[in-house]
Amino acid sequence: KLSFPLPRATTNLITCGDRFVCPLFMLQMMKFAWDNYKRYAWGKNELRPLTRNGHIGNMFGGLRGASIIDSLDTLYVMGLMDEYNEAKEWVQTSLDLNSNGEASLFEVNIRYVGGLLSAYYLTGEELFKNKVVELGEKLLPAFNTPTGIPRGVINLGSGTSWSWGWASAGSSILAEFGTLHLEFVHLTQLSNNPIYTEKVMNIRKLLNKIEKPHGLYPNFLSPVSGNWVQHHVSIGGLGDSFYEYLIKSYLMSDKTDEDAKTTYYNALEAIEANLVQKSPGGLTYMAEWRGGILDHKMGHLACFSGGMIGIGADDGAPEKRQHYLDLAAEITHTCHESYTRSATKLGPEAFRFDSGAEATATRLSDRYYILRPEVIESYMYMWRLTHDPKYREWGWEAVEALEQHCRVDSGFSGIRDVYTTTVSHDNMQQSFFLSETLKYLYLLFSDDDLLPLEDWVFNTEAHPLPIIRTNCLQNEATQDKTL
Ligand code: DMJ
Repeated sequence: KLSFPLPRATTNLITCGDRFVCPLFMLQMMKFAWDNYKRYAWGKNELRPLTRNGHIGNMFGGLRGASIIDSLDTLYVMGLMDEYNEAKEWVQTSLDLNSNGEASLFEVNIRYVGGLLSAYYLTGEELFKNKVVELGEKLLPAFNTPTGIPRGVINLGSGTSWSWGWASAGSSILAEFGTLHLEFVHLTQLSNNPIYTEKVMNIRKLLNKIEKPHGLYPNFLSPVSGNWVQHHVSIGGLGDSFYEYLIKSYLMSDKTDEDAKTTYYNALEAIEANLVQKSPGGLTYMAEWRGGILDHKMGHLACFSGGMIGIGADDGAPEKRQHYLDLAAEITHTCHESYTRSATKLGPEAFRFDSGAEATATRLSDRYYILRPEVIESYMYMWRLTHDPKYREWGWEAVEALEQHCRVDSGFSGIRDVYTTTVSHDNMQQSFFLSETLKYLYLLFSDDDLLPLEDWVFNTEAHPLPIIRTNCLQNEATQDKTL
């Protein structure tokens, strides 16, 4: 069993006891994850660390190398330059965008477009810019619907698009069509083609116009009629990053996009009025809403909202600033509780607040942990905003748990049940573990001037995108500003 002392801050180095410099430890975790991906799954989308082979899956159409694209910026920011150069060379020689498969518009956007954009902005390498503009063009046919709301699935070769079979009545998903804005605005910046911004502004226009039940945004919308298809509202899966991109659109516009700001705060007020709950034990949580009936469940995915509400706090009405910071801290605390109440000290996929449960999973099917970042993401933002040492302590608890339960001989793996220490691994090292979980941990233990929040916003896959300054030339790489 691994046992590391808690981190403590010295003047500018964060050490974990006398043995480790914490960021260095994250770097070693990243190198271990990367080396094993390289050895057993190079060019595939993800590593299967138990069977020591690659996984392709069906989210990215024929695109390959998701773990490479998702890792470029993490490797670069950590200074793992040999590994970054291997990744760059693969993009140069092997990233084939002429694929014919059926891809998720959302996943390709957040991982591939986001990963290539941030690689370009960090390094200034034209290669990434050329690739991302080429890829951006292939996504445009998904918007050819009667309303301009894109469908969820697109064939990158033929441009044909359709809705997910599981989405009710051919609908599009809020968190999917609502999580394009940051990347598409940057595609316009890099290509000098306004079409990308027009496409996402059209989505916003429709959402502004449509009537919202109690001010809330349901998760399913018809791309044909432009009406909501059913009234399920969630700050977790299916809804989550739509809200995230509202406040981040405002921040990325150098606080000029007032419309995004207003929409965000109106949505947050509706969420507070209808979804935010306090458990009998005093834990604040976000319930889900089904046509007016509350489901007292919070997904791991919803735990990003602590960080989101935190970064938005400063720009709310002055009398509400402290209130939003408190709400952000309370949600982050609840998500930490979902970790501490498990045997592995990792949190379940969903936890409940009914039938006597308080931040624990009650269903077998909700007990898994797939290396997701959201709880650690909120620790990172809350650390940057408050410098309360508890966030670094909580981050270190997560590192210990990952090392103890998710590290296997050939990489990191998700686990099937966080409530038993006799773990069963799911044999998957998700690409977001390299792009998000390890990056957020690294930033949590680094100084605030590494990718400062005044200059960068992170897309929902943790790829940093520069804030667009109104008075600057925008299509210059910004590498020398921060690294
Ligand atoms: C990531 O791909 C992104 O963070 C997305 O917004 C939600 N899910 C995963 C990680 O859990």
